[in-house]
Amino acid sequence: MSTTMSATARVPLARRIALAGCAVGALILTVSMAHARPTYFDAFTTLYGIGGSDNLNACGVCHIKWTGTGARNQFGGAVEQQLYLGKTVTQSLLDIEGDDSDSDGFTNGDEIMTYLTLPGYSCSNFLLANGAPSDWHTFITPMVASCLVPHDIRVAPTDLSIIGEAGELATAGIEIFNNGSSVPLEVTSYGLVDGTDPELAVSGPALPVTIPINSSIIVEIQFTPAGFVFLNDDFRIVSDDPDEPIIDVPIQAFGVVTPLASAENRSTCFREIDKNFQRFAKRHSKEWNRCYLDEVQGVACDTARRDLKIENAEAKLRERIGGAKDRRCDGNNLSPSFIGYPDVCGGGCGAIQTNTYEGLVDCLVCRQDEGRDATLTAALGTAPPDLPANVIAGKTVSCQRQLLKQSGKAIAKGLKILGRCELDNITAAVAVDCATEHAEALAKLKDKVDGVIQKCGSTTGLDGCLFDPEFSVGCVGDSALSVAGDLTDTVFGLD
Ligand SMILES: [Ca+2]
Ligand SMILES: [Ca+2]
Ligand SMILES: [Ca+2]
Repeated sequence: MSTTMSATARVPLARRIALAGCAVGALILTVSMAHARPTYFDAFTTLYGIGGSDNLNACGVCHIKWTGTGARNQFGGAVEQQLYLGKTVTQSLLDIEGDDSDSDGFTNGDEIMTYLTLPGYSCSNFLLANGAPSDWHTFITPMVASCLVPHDIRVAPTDLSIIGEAGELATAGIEIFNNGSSVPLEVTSYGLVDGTDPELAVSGPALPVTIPINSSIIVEIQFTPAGFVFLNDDFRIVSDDPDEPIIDVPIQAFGVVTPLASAENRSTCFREIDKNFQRFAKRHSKEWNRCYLDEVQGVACDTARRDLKIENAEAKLRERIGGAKDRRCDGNNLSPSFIGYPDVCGGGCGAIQTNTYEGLVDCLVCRQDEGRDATLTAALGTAPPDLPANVIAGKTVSCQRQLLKQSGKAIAKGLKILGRCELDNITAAVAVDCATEHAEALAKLKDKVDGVIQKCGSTTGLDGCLFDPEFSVGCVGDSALSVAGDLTDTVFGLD
């Protein structure tokens, strides 16, 4: 076969007409995807004129994963073998057109150019495709309408490992599919074959259960290890599938015990985190409140000064927690997991990993930003990145100032009260619920915030939750307490 043949010459006539109709779209696609798509994929789609919603316009033509990367299927593997010989991608594709990589009786060339079926799968291995669209079973082998049999079960995963922390519940799902093309599947029973261990349990739909075509059910495996343990069991599914009436899914369950530093050492470290975070939080909220009080009066805030002060405060926090001046946490060889801190941050900061002190401080800073946003929204009506649309003057200014000031005070005092209580909890024989334990003191803080509005000379032009019909009278105080509670939970890793 000539290697100088142009790309368009290889495309069947019907395909060429279709291409002409979407040439503009194809051009835009090429420009925007040029960086995201590897050269292999470009070479393949260019050579065969594949694009748009074509079944073969997918990385899954070569890869097990439909979206690409990782292991290759039989066709992708055959291309790879050619590449090892030093050929270009295009030449590699051309040289295996006459082969039948998936052994379904049709050459790769015929599958790709004539039938638009997958050259890497036959009806005996098509279930290997991972993440394929739901109709992928219709373009596996030429002239086979579907590789699915009329009445069939499929289970994923086919084996299962669960790791659980001692004393905590770990769960994993097993999905049972009706993999048939025309008959409902009846599952008559499921459960653990050696179901005598109290640490493993199963939860799922009541039996018997009928699964319609194209549907599935999920059964949850629950593992609550008492301590360090390793369990083996089989999850057995009995159904009316004609050739697989019994399917066993092997289960391996590992119970682990994460070592924890002594209560005394943890308490010393958390005291340090708590103390330094409170300092940072105070400075941070003071600067932002001052800035927004300026803005709402139509005066541009000195953002450079604000940012510098906050940067300095943050640098001090980092120096003392995980940094050069850390003596109680990192400096005492206590990693975040060793003090019982969770692996990820809470609230809207869940993308932050907290298995290092750097990450832990990132988390505190991110949560403090969240607290600032909540406070400004409640007390003033606008939070970063927006600037206030309203303008206030005269007596309203002192009212706004008091609202912000008292909110800030309530948060700072709330952090103090709750922090002291959570510190005691670390070494106490029985931990208390700190919000309940100190409900009276916290209520006083809230009252002080909520009392501000009564004493206002004027509220003309004020914005914030008090003026939003969806909120109630005490909303600014509520917000302050909830910020204090959330931040305390973050400081002590209770999210
Ligand atoms: Ca084939
Ligand atoms: Ca095929
Ligand atoms: Ca079957």
